[in-house]
Amino acid sequence: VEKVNALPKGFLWGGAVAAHQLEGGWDQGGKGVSIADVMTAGANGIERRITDGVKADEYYPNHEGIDFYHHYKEDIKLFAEMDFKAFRTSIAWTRIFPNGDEAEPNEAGLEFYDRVFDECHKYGIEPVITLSHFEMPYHLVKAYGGWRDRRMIDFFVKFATTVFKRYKNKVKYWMTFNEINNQTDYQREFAIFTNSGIQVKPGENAEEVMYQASHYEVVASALAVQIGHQINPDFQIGAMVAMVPIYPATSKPQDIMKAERAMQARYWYLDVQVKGQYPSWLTAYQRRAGYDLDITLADLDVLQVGKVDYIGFSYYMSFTVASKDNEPVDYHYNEAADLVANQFLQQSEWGWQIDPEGLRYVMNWLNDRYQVPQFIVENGYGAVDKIEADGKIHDDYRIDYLRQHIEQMELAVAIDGVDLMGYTPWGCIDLISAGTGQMSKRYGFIYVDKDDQGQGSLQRSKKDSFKWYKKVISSNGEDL
Ligand code: P53
Repeated sequence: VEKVNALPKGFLWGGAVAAHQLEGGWDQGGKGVSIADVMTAGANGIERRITDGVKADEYYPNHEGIDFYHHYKEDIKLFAEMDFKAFRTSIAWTRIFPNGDEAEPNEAGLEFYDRVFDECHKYGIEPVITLSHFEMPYHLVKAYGGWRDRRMIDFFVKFATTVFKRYKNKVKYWMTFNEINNQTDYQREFAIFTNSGIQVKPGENAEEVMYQASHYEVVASALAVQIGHQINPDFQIGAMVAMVPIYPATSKPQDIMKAERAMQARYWYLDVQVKGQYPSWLTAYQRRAGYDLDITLADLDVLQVGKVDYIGFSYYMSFTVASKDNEPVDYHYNEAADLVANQFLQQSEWGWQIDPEGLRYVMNWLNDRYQVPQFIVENGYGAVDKIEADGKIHDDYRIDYLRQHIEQMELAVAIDGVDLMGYTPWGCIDLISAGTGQMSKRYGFIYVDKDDQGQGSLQRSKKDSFKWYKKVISSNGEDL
C-alpha cells in the first residue's frame, strides 16, 4: 500500500511518565507516603516486595526516582527541545492529600504542579494528566483496606474535584485510573496492590475482592467525569487501559472462544467507562459465582451518566491464549495460568512479546466497539542501554521498536480511519520501572545516570533516539 499522510495537524506528540516513577521528593513539600513508597526494588523475574510501612533498612527506588521534583525545569526544557506538544504525567495524590482522608488539601503540593504545568505552557506543551497512577495514599490501605471500601469513592472524588478546580485553566486532558484493567491479573500481588491498594487476606476470594474494588473505581471514575465536565466543559476526560490483545493459539473453535472470553475479561472496564454499562456475560458470571457485590441501582445510574470522552491506552505487547482439553463451559480466564508463547513473535529481555501489528489490531478493535477518539498514552521498549567511551548511547533497538509501532499507528489512522488524538511513548526520560523497580529497564530518549542500587549523578544526557524522535515530531510522523 502506498504511504498516505495520516496524522492531523495538532496531533499530540510527546512522552509519558508517572509521578511516583520520576519525581522523588517522597517526603518533601508535605507529601504523604504512597503505595509506591513501600515497594522495594525487584529485578528481572523477581517481584518487588511490599513492606509493612517504610522500613529503615530497605531500599525504595521511588523515594528518589530521578529527582524530577528538583530537575523538572531542566527536563521539560529537554522535552521542548524534542518539540513535544504534550507531556503526560500524573498528580501524586499524596502531595495533595497526604493521607487521603483529610478535609483540606496541602497547598505546597498544589503549588508544585502549578509550577510544572506553567513550565510546560512556557513551551506550548499540553499537560496530559492521570489522576491515579499506582500511587494512592498508603494510609488509605492501612485504614480502609484500599478500594475494597466504598468510602474510597468519596476520597477520590474529593481529590479529583480539588485538582480539576485548581488546574481548570492549565490542564485540558485528563485520565482517571491508569491501566485500571491490570487487576484482571488479580492473582499477582503487584497488580491488585498498584491498582487498588489491596492486599488479599488469607481465605479471601481474590477475584471477588477485585470485582468489588473495580466497581468502586468505575463509579468514582464516572463521578469524576461528571464533575470535571461541570467545572470545565472543555475538559477531555479519558479512561486508561493496558491494551494487550489476546490472540487464540490456533483456529480451533475452543481457542477462539477462549480468546474472546479473555478479551472480554480484560476489557470490560471500557464497556462500563465508555458505554456506561456492565456487559451481560460479567453480570451473569458474578451472579453464578455467588459474589455478594455492593453494586447499587444508584451506582448503575452514575455509570450511565459519567461516560468518558476518549480511550487512553498503553500498548507494549500481545498475549496468546489456548483452551484446555477439559475447558469449563464458561471459559473462565485466568491470566496467571492460561497464557502461552506466540511462536511468531520475539520477546524483549523482560519477556514482553513485541508485536507492532498488534497495535493496529487493537486500534481497529477499539474503534469498532466504542467509536470514541483514542490516545496512545504509553508505548515503548524497556532495554539495557550501554554508554560508549565517548558518552554516546546508540539505542537503535529502541528506535526500531518505536518506528515499527508508529508505522502501524499511522496505518490505523490513514487506512482504517481511526480517530487518534496523540502518541506519548512511555518513559521519555529514564525512570524507575513500575513492574520491577529497576532503573536498568530503560525507555527514555534521555538517559539518567543512576543504577539499580540508587547510585549515580542523576545527570541527564541525550541518546541517539532523542534526535530521531525530534525529527519524527517535526515532520508530523512523515520522516521515520
Ligand atoms: P515497566 C504491565 C504490563 C503493561 C504495562 O512497565 C505495565 C505493567 C506494569 O508493570 O505498566 C505500565 O515499568 C504502566 C507504567 C509502567 C509501564 O507500563 O514495568 O502504566 O507505570 O512503567 C512500563 O517496564
